[in-house]
Amino acid sequence: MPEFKNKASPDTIYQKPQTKVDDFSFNHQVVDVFPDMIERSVPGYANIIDGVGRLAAKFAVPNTLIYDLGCSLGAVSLSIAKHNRQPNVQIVGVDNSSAMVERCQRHVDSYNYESPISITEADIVDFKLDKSSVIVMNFTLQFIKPKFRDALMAKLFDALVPGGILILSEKIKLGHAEMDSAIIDLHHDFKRENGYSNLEISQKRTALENVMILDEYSSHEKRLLTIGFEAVSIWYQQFNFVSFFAIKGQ
Ligand code: GEK
Repeated sequence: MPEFKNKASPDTIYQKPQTKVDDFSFNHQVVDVFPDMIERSVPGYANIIDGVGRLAAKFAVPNTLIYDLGCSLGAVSLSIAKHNRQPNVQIVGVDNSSAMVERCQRHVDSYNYESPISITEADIVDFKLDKSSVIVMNFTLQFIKPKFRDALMAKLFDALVPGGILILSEKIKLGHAEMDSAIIDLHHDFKRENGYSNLEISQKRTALENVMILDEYSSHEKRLLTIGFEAVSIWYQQFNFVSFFAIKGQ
């Protein structure tokens, strides 16, 4: 299970009807319920967190950094720290929500893994990266404005050492109306089974409409190969939630 000590409060943000649903933002209200929100909303979340840690451990190289970009409360950073067996690997979590960063730092400090984890408040679009062996963006790229995505991915490629990997998890569009509609229904069933009402599902959808812009998997793959990654592969998928990784050639 993801490393969330002190089980968070239940997510009730969209339970009551709202006259105007504001754009979703990672503010204090969201931070308070975040572990509950993400576990009940993202199919396979716990498996992905664990798998990312295990995958990172296979590619971690001594004297490099491992980045967790859009780290929220540090679930990926903690999973990487738990699985890492290489010496002198420093994990760096980055998030531009001050509410998240404040809570995340306290949260990761309450663990005692050998690899140090530092948390930084910054916008990853203009954040400078140092030499790294693994970079993870777990459900973060979908919140970056599409016009910045190519340059951001190229910057991550440049920061990786040869043989390094980029792990991306994203909610995707399938690119076919009927298939998309079917898979979205399955996701909504998943949310209902996790206790969300139709009103909560539809208000959250409205809140995310302008904020979370999805690409098709083929666009992600094409972008990464065009930038220079040697190969890209999916390692986990449930419904329209996919985790994939790209390797930089030696
Ligand atoms: C997890 N990875 O638990 N710069 C930095 N951070 C950003 C930016 C940006 N430009 N835009 C959004 N974020 C986490 C889950 S959540 C996904 C990631 C979700 C941050 C934002 O503040 C939030 O914390 C995170 O990206 C996305 O595995 O809630 O669906």
